[in-house]
Amino acid sequence: MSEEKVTTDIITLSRHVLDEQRKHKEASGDLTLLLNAVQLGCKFVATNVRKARLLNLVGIAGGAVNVTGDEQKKLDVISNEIFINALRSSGKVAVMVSEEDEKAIIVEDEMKGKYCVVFDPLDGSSNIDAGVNVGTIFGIYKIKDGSGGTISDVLRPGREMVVAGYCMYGSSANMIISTGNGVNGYTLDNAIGEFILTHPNIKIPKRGKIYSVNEGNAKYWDEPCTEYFNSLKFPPEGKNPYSARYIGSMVADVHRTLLYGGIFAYPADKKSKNGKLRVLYECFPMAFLTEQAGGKAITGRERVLDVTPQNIHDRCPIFLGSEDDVDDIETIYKKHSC
Ligand code: P6P
Repeated sequence: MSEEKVTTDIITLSRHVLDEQRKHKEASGDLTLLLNAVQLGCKFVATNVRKARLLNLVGIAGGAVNVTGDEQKKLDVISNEIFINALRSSGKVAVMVSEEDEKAIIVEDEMKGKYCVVFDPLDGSSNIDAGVNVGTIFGIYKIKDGSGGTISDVLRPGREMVVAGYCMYGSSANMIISTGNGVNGYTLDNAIGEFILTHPNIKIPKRGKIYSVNEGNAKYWDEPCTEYFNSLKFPPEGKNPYSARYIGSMVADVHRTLLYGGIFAYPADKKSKNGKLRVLYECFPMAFLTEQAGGKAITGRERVLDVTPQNIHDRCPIFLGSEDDVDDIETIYKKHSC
């Protein structure tokens, strides 16, 4: 019987980020320590999502009363709390924006660092009870030179982010992250509690065969959007239609798009003039990752990463995925705007 080969030169996320940091002489290691706090949050959430499924005690409805009679908090609330506490105690963060908090969190001076973290602690949480993959999405800005850390440090175009990533909670926990030099994927090894490099240098196919959009909104789409998706469903003779895949959990839909190619979209429509997804902690991180993987992300009229949010919970339309597929949409929007 051949002996199973034991890997003893493990590339963990922490080691990989440190290696990356060493390439930048001025690196202080602050980003590495900050990402360790992000990892702690993701490990905590991964465990509790699994528990929630196993015990079905928490669920999204929350409010359940546990065995000691305490009000059981919703999973997204406790996920939010773990990230806020982990980020604050890292001493590397000045400003936090969470999908769960109406206002930005400005860290007290004695704990303030030089980074701003925008995050959705548990995106797609309404799907948990159905066992659908959910995830944490995050983006990181460095505070502007001379800034003491205020909300103006996060009301900036997404192209100024220094890190973007998500952690998808499914059969395993997969962290997909970019520090601006490509995209790498890591899988959580529960036995040693480390994210291990499993998907180095992710590159999205130049063109795909899958489209991912909520067709239930088709009645409200604008003309370019309708024309585009019809072109995928009813192609000219000799061309095959695209396949439709829509999970309704952004992390899961974007993860599949990054690996298989094609298009994911949450367009603006007559009901929602800016679409549904939030600029800072959904669209920007996913657009950053998509571009770093060789794809594109547009609102229909401009590059997503060039958008400047006016408020921390602003929304924007998004079409992201394979370069050639996004170019097709852009061409149709340009044709209609002439
Ligand atoms: P719809 C989940 O609630 C979410 O914020 C994203 O994860 C997902 O892509 C989108 O909303 C799904 O929205 O309107 O299609 O159910």
